[in-house]
Amino acid sequence: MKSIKNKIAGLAGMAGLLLSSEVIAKSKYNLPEPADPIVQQIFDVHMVTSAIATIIMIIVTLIIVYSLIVHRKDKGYVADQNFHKSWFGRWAWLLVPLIVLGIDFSIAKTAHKTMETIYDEHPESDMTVKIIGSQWKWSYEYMDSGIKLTSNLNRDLTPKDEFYLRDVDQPLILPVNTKIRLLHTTTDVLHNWWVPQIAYKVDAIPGYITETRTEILKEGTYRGQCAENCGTGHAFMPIVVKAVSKDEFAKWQEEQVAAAAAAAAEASSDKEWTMEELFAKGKEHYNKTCVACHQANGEGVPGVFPALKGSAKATGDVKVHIQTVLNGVSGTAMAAWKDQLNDLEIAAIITYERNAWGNNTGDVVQPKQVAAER
Ligand code: HEC
Ligand SMILES: [Cu+2]
Repeated sequence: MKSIKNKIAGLAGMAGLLLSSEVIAKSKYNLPEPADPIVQQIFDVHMVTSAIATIIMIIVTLIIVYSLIVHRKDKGYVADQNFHKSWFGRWAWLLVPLIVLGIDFSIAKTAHKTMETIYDEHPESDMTVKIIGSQWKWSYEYMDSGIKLTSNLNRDLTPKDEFYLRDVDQPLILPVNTKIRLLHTTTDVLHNWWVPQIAYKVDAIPGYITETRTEILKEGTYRGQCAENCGTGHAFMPIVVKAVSKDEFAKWQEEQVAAAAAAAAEASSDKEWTMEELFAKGKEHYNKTCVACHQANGEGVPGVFPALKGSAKATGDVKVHIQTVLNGVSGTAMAAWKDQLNDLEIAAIITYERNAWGNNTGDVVQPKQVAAER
């Protein structure tokens, strides 16, 4: 009898040691390592809760095993017929829930502090990034510098490596040790920008702006994905955040602002573009922006996304084609691109569509033709 009790005590002690050790916190089976103060708090609540749950599980399992062994019928054990009349029998129904409630409250105390931090209505911030989800890509707007980025699934990952379907063509670049406000919204359905190591998550809701924040403590690459089932391409909107030093970020920001100014100047210039120039540019943009639905071979996905190869619109009246791309087709997945692409980009894409995949119309569409249709 005594030896079993000793063994149980020994086992419980060992479990306690294991739980308190760093081993579990760093295990690859645990949540990813936090790199933001609020995420760290959430992680700590998770660790406390898991530890308590594990200890309770061990105690209950031990009681069951003990009862199975010691209270066996073949040992002649007879159930206590007067248990409910004993002191413990009378009060257990009150004491046990009290203990459970006590444990719940002790968790709730830390959890509540974390919730208060998350729902702080006036958090400090040094910069703001607006994150826009759409089927199926992410757009980022740096509210302070005006930089806009579009981040698509990187589709040419060959051979399939560890980041297959988790890589993007353009990561979100953020500085470390900076308080960043993240605004979330979407152009179509619910999405959810989820990068567990650096930020807690809230839904992005069409017509609303929701808010989270981050303060990345360590340089590096952080990965995530959309966490709202947003349609057939839901699995194809991964997120990559590259956290760089403040200096590196300032330099990058300067370059981006200059590049955006140059691109805007180029798009609004009166230059007559040649077929070769537009075709090459168009191919590049098409493969970034349109390929997810209409496919690289222009054949679309039968029954879902129409083929542009041989399509009446992509080979017919140029004006109708331009209008379709500018304004989209309402009520379908075909978005309006007028706010996302400039005249030159749209002119190039349309020139490409009208001459690729055997659509040999020979049409060259200039940026000013697009401007005229806006
Ligand atoms: C999210 C999926 C999606 C993306 C991305 C997309 N399209 Fe579409 N596109 C559609 C759908 C769906 C239709 C069919 C709309 C309809 O029912 O008329 C369509 C129709 C079209 C048509 C008319 C084809 C026809 O024969 O009716 C053109 C042209 C077109 N898209 C061009 C583009 C261009 C250019 C881009 C990139 C800038 C693009 N699309 C990106 C989904 C998409
Ligand atoms: Cu999504």
